[in-house]
Amino acid sequence: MTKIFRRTLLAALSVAAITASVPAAAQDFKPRIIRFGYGLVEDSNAGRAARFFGQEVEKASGGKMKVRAIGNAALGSDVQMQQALIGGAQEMMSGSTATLVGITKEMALWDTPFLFNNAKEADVVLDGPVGQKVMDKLQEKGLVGLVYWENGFRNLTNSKRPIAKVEDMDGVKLRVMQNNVFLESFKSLGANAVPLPFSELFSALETKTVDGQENPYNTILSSKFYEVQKYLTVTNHVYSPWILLVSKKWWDGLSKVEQKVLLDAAKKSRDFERQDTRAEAGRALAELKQKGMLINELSPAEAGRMREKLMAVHTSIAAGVGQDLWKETQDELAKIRAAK
Ligand code: TK8
Repeated sequence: MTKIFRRTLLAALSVAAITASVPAAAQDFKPRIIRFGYGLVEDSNAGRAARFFGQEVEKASGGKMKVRAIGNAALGSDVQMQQALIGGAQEMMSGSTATLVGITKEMALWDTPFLFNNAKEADVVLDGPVGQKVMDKLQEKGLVGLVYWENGFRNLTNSKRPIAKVEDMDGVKLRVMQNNVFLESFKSLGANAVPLPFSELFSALETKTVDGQENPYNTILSSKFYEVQKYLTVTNHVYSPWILLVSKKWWDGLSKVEQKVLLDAAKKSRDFERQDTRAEAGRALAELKQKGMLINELSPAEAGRMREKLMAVHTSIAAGVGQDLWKETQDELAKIRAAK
């Protein structure tokens, strides 16, 4: 073997070695721009998780898939974005499951007041067979659900008066998410419930079009509701998930490898988001107090009365989502509670 031949052979081998070290899946990626919308400001738990998701997708696709995370409902409210996904005009979003009830009635399960006693229960049920079943129902409507993020336990704020008992809700104009469960729940407490998209909420509070709203501490803080709301009542009346959605029209055109990249990154973003949200929620109440909000807790007796009124809507939720799904959820919760 001549020297020159040997060198050429080595060079050829090293090219082969490089080629082999590139993931075999490289040819499965096409350059893609993913418009990912969400409703909160960029400096929020939703914003941080959206950016984290984007980084994971870019990393795993060798930069072929790029996520443009766009907050502040700049791509539209939750409902508008869902329609854009269904039509194929937008690729991805994260938003409240509550606004999906009009599309998939089973989603109302997550609006059940006091369904979960703590975040651990929510994780187990949402990530388990019940959560998957509800998510899979979206497919026939043109949406693919990937994972649930934590929005969190919701609490009441308003600009009128401290809510110390159910009767204090009388006549309070309260913005609720756009579905019948929320409407019915707050009407049963005596509030004047008004459904509004989140994207219109701050200005509605500012102009006193509504007196109050309910959302997790994180959102009350990141959306600066403390600037237009004086009173915060700790109610933890329902646990809200967010859901990561993909346009099915667009999803069906992806390779299996691309789909897997999105799903894996979504799962990582879920773990990141829940941890981040819980850490922030732990300090948010003190921050809201510092910003000037007056915070009160209900006495155990009054909390019990409010709970009782809200529990009354369970019957109609069970009918709405179907008795089988309702029972399956209750059975799973009983199992989780018994395992302690
Ligand atoms: C943001 C909403 C928000 C939700 C609401 O787009 O509407 O109150 O809690 O997080 O999805």
